[in-house]
Amino acid sequence: MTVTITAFESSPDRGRGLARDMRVRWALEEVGQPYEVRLVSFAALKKPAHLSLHPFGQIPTYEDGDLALFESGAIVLHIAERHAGLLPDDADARARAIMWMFAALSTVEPPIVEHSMAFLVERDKPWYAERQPLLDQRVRTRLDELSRRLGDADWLDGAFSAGDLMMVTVLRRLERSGLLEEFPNIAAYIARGEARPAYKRAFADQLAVFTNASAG
Ligand SMILES: N[C@@H](CCC(=O)N[C@@H](CS)C(=O)NCC(=O)O)C(=O)O
Repeated sequence: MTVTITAFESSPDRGRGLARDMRVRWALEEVGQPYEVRLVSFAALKKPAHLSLHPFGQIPTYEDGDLALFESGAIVLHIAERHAGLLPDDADARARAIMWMFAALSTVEPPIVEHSMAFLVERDKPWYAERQPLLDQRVRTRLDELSRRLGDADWLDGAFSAGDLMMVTVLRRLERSGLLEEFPNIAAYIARGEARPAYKRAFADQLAVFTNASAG
């Protein structure tokens, strides 16, 4: 049975790999699982066919036979649990890798999303100039804490895991914020993730969607 995921037909990031299908693509590449991608327009996201898969009308989704999933964290965890390569065998180390997935999604991602969404939708508003330093500071606090924990390690807890995969994809959203430059070990951590062959394949595939759409 072929795995099928959904991604934007026309990604607002113009192929920078910031949409959340990227983490699912990367996970599938890490474990060597082939997959197909169904591209969805913004209009189709909110139509019944897609809503039956994803109640919030978003990407990514994941279908494998009778199983249909939404939420990138649940999808990556499912992939990591069913294939070797993204979670350690040792039960405690496995629990910690999953902990880092949750940390990425529920502690680090929210201030980063708020920061980037404010830039996208509020930067022409009168309050933005006053609000932006607060948003910067919230992100900086998390980066500072993460930077201290990471120290000079390659990955968050021993070998590369789904926790790192999730954290790197979350942090990449800051690539044009100027904030990562303040934390060289985090910038190097992201670069290590991006240097992985599986990441590069996933990135090239999502970029091809944008390039093909632009050429067409
Ligand atoms: N918590 C969800 C968030 C999904 C999400 O925000 N997807 C975005 C793309 S990265 C989307 O589909 N946005 C279009 C919309 O919400 O209408 C996840 O991690 O899968």
